[in-house]
Amino acid sequence: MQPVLLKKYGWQKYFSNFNSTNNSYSLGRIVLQHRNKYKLVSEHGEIWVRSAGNLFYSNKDNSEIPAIGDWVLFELLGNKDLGLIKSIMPRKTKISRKVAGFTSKEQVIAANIDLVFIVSALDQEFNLRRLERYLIVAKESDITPVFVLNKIDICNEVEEKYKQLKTIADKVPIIKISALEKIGLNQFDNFLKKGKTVTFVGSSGVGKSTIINCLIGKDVLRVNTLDNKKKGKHTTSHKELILLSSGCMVIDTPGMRELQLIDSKEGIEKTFSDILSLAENCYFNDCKHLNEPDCAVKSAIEAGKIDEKRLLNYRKIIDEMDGFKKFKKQNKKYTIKEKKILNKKKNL
Ligand SMILES: Nc1nc2c(ncn2[C@@H]2O[C@H](COP(=O)(O)OP(=O)(O)O)[C@@H](O)[C@H]2O)c(=O)[nH]1
Ligand SMILES: [Mg+2]
Ligand SMILES: [Zn+2]
Repeated sequence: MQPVLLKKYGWQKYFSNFNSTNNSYSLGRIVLQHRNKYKLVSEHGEIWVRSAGNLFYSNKDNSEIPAIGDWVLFELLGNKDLGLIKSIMPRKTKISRKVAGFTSKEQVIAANIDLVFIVSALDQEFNLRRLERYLIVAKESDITPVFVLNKIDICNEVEEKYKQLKTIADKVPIIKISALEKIGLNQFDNFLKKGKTVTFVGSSGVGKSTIINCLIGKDVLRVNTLDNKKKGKHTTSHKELILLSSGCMVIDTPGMRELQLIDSKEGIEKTFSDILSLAENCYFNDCKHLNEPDCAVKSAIEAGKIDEKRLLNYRKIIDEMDGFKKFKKQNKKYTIKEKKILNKKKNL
């Protein structure tokens, strides 16, 4: 056992509760994830491992596939610098999304995260509704969120955008920076604590890799430049956990164009707590805040206290959740034909 190394990579008491009694397995954390090949930091130093077949091919939920940041138990093979992942230790937290399409399958993007920076660029892509979704993902798993408004160098209405974000942020901190011009980067210091693991989420192109390079102090990650795009280079092909000089770990994840939510009741309730507490004063207990009389939510919108678009997004997400549960129940993929029939029924 190399407790010092493991502790450096975030080993906490929490995981000890689940430590294996099987002494033939070793302990490690995934610090690099290729398609189905992983690099671990382990009791035996750095080691390349694959996942035991049953973790991949059993009929279990996708979430049982090892992900970057996971603590795993593995078996050393032959020449001692190769191994096989045998099991994943229960995750303290995770950032997940639903696999695209008519399925309830979950994809774990990163595991055992303490804090997540939700990054938005101050350009045409700035979108509060998308940020609400990322907030749900963080809150669903009790990961501390922090908003990052990047590219202040190209925006001349920074304060206006900041105010807009404030309306959905509740107590979540917001920092305003330019990764390119290196403005405001010291604000990260408050959040990058030794032994903690942080990650960045946000659409492709908002500047996540540029920010992480600034934090590392070197251009380790490839940035999504137009030049790279023209050459058809895929900018983030793998996921990596990097130890910063502060002792904090940072994980870079590929951009997520579309963020479909898994079952996220708690995250939704926490993210839209303003709407939910208003709803307690609606006349009908099951008020949908559409056209019901005495609707406290509608009144708040009319009074300018809540943006109607926020309510619409809330409703859209609730609908999505209903759909998700249906998929889960049926526990099978819809064929295109079934999808057409389903849509037809909806339009009747
Ligand atoms: N103007 C400006 N451009 C930035 C800033 N940060 C990143 N970029 C540019 O945005 C593009 C995408 O950056 P990248 O870090 O690859 O974004 P990612 O896809 O979120 O990882 C690159 O061309 C960066 O140079 C910034 O603060 N200001
Ligand atoms: Mg990137
Ligand atoms: Zn109502």
